[in-house]
Amino acid sequence: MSNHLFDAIRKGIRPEASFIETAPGQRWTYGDMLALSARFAGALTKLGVKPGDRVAVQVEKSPEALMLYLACVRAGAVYLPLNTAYTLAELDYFIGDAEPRLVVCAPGAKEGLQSIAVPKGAVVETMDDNGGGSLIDLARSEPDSFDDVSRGADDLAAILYTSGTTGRSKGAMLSHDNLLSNAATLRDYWRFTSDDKLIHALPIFHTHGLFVASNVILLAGASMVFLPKFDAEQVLALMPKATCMMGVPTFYVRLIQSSALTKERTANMRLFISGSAPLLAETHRQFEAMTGHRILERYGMTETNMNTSNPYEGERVAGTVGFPLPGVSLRVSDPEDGKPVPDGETGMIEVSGPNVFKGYWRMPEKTAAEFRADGFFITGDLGMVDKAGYVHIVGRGKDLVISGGYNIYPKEVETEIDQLPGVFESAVIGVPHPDFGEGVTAVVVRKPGETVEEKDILAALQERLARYKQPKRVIFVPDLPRNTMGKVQKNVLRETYGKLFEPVS
Ligand code: MCA
Ligand code: AMP
Repeated sequence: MSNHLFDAIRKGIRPEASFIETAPGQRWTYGDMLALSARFAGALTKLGVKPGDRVAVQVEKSPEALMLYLACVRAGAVYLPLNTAYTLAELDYFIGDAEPRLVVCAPGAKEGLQSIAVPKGAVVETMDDNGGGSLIDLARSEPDSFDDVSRGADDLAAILYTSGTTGRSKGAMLSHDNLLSNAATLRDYWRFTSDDKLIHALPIFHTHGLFVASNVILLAGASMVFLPKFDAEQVLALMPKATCMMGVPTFYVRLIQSSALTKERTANMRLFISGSAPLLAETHRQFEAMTGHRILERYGMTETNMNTSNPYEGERVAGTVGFPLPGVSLRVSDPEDGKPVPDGETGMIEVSGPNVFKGYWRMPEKTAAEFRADGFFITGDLGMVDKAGYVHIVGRGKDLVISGGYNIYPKEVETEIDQLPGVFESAVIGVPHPDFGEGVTAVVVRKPGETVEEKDILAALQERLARYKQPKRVIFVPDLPRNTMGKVQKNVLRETYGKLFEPVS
């Protein structure tokens, strides 16, 4: 039997080689990975998870949580990671839409999750970030070998919810080959080998930390230091023993504020990679001045995995996302009619290749609307290709805010705010933020005679929206600016409030 993704991971494994270390000094070898993922796969099977069933997971980051992802791959299940910041109101939608067979959550969240998941036909098990929980107990009595379920290249390995280009959160369906082909390309493009040790400080419920970081390490037989979250001083302390790091721009913004970031401190590091949001050219330059390293910026999406990357050798140009990866075709088209625009002109970025997802879960019309007839996926990002072939992202055609690498879909926040007492209407925008890149900002119009205040709105959103989606500021205005068609001019709002988060000097 063959399992497209896991067979590739298995190939070349040295069981005694280190796979994961934690800061307190615990260590999991590749042999441990094989045994533990087998035990979890056995437990999933006992719980009735069949090939193709979804397994929704909302747990804190831990080596065991990563083994659970691998167990799903081995058991032929579809892994569905969920941001730990999601509220029950948000989870209700994901679980209703994905209809998982099994939900795995933190022990403290079990009761709440049972109330929404059990009526929808799911079983709920728990896992904490310290090797405990009911799923771990079940796995303990399972054998440490497992007959991997046969899965082909096009079978689903994961569904990741994303705001996509329009509308409500949609489940991006990613196949075994979407994940494998992209990870193999990145391993080779970025020269990962078994000698590498990655500082892994990203969450593992999104493409960046889960697939880009973890799958690349697995395919290279390399190792990683697994940190529960990003802490600049801790990361700096680890650098002399590591070789590379992947991060969102906020990581780099925070690192350059530390006087401990020096050439000596980073002497053992061979590669710093940035993605998920635009890295300011200024951050790139400052990082180079302090360390001598040029950050390698790449560009991707949940739906497409990674599309472009600056070169490993050759010029890493600040403010660009480099070249289309081998096997990925990228073109820039007129957003209206889809006709290609000449190099140097701005248009909609479209991509195709083995990296591009299989469509949105149970949304054939939405899927069809995002693809051109010849199979290119319309990213919603505006860009241009310069004379040397470097891709520049110059804006977003989609109404999206990216804060610290997390995507926020303004419509979702506006819908929540518009329902609140005293609110007539709202517009949510992202404005430059020194730490998060963009800060979520709500511009609100009160109903006549109403006195609703910023604190009332923020308090009401606590239970409704994940913390990172909640506005950092709420501003009240008598009216929203509109064009002649009646559409809210968010560009005007972004300009008006562009300096909102600038430090007052
Ligand atoms: C935390 N907060 C945030 C964010 N993170 N608010 C806005 N945006 C955020 N990203 C809230 C916290 O709840 C807290 O609220 C306050 O802001 C300050 O928290 P702080 O301790 O400073 O935050 P942190 O815990 O240090 O987290 C910041 C972070 C983290 C390290 C940048 O957000 C992070 O790890 N981001 C990575 C996201 C990621 O992996 N994206 C990849 C998506 P309060 O104190 O008021 O309670 S995949 C993707 O985009 C594609 C495929 C791609 O190309 O990679
Ligand atoms: P997600 O929906 O979380 O997969 O986020 C994907 C979006 O993040 C892309 O469509 C881009 O808008 C943005 N993105 C990812 N990497 C970069 C980058 N290096 N520069 C600019 N934007 C980026």
